[in-house]
Amino acid sequence: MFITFEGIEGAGKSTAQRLLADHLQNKGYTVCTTREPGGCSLGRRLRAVLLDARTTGLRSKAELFLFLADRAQHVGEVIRPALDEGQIVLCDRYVDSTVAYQGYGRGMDTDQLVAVNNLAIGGLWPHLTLLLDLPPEMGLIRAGQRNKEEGTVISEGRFESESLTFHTRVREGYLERAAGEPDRFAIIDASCPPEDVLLQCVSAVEAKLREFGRVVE
Ligand code: T5A
Repeated sequence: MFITFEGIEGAGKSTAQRLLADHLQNKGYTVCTTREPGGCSLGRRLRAVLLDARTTGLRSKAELFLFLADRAQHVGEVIRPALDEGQIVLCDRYVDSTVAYQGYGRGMDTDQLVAVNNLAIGGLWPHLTLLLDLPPEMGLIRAGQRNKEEGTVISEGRFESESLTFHTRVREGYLERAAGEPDRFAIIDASCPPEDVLLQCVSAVEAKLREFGRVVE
């Protein structure tokens, strides 16, 4: 089963991914945790370019194709092989990030973005997308503090430095996509403590596992 985490900066995706992976592994599932950009070796090099605040003047189309290159390689090298082995794949960001950031954030045509993404992923859409939702003001504070603590304000700060209106558009884009695909998306209230975020994720994942006849009690 293929599960993705989505949401604005600092929503708590990486934290929820880690907690959910532990929970599922304790139940006996084999789990592959990965992320975009940077879930494969090519992707790690692309990530350094894409997230570094010193990467200036990058055209929106060039940015798009770098994310797509990362995704195409990542699907082929990591995600499909793990799914073929029957693992549960937990991926931090995927196609919906491109539609939300490059589409709603940068203003690119969202239908075109879905079409080029479909080419990159070869039709491999997630079974479930956990959308961690919270106000951008809150997410940006969390992400800013984390980057300061980890010393990544410059090396990973290019998107965090976008305006609040950009991040508000991204959030609205995510919510619109979730409204359009209610079977795939579960909206998680990410403003509460990590343990409560985990409980909401577990309930959405168990419902999906049940649908697939893969629930372990
Ligand atoms: N992007 C990406 C695009 O524009 N297009 C694309 O196609 C793709 C794939 C990736 C950037 O690239 C853009 C979007 C992004 O701007 P990234 O650094 O990989 O950047 O983004 P993430 O790793 O997803 O990091 P985020 O900044 O979004 O943060 P997370 O993972 O949502 O949050 P997390 O778990 O690191 O938590 C942040 C801080 O908050 C705390 C944590 O301890 C941490 O300090 N925290 C909580 N505090 C209180 N309550 C909770 N529930 C908390 N959960 C976490």
